[in-house]
This record gives sequence, C-alpha cells and structure tokens, in this order.
Amino acid sequence: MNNQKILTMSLIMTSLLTIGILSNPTMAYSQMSNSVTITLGAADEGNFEPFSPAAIEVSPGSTVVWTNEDTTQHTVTADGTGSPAFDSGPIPPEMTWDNTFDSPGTFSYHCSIHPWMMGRVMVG
Ligand SMILES: [Cu+2]
Repeated sequence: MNNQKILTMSLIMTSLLTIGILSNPTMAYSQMSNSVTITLGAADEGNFEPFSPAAIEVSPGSTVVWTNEDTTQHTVTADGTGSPAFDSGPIPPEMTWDNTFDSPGTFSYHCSIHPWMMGRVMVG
C-alpha cells in the first residue's frame, strides 16, 4: 500500500468519524468505547481483518456498535446452529448495528452473506 492510498484512507476515516461526532454525539461516544468496523473490502477473502478489531473485549452490560464502512451489505451473526444468539440481518453500507452483551463469555460471529468473515466478542 503506498503513502497516497494510506493518506486517502486516513482522510476518509477521519471524515466519517467527524460526521459521526457532529450528527450524533451519543453514537460517537459508544463507537469510541466499544466499536467494530466492517472494513472497506470486507467481503474480499484476502481481507486480513474484515471486522476490525477481529476480537473485542468488553465488560458485561456493554453495547457493541458495528459500523459498515464497506460498499456492500454485511451481517453480524452469532456462530452456531439453529436460531443464532444475535443476528443483525443485512447492514447496508454506512449504517450501524448494535447489540448489548449482558452475560460473560466469548461470542464468535460471522457474516451470513460472506461466512469467511469472522469476529469475536469477549465479555468479562
Ligand atoms: Cu459480509
């Protein structure tokens, strides 16, 4: 990745953060504390970190906010068979979805549209 691309991505991310803070101070606060970004190019199987951070550690009762910064929709769906413990449904680009984690534990999740996208929430 060259410097020009890094600079451009930094500007985009700074702009998105600024827009978030200006439009909704409460959302901006929660994003800074417990936020996961669905990264640009998340659906690319070569993407090293489609959910960033791939693993997030929060205390019980915390709300985690996922922000889709990709150009296509994604889901945040708990692993396991049957009815998932949580499932965002499709999150459109530039939209957020949040879930509150009351019980301690490790919760692995994926994107149901692109099952190779995986992340983890550690509550404790
Ligand atoms: Cu996806």
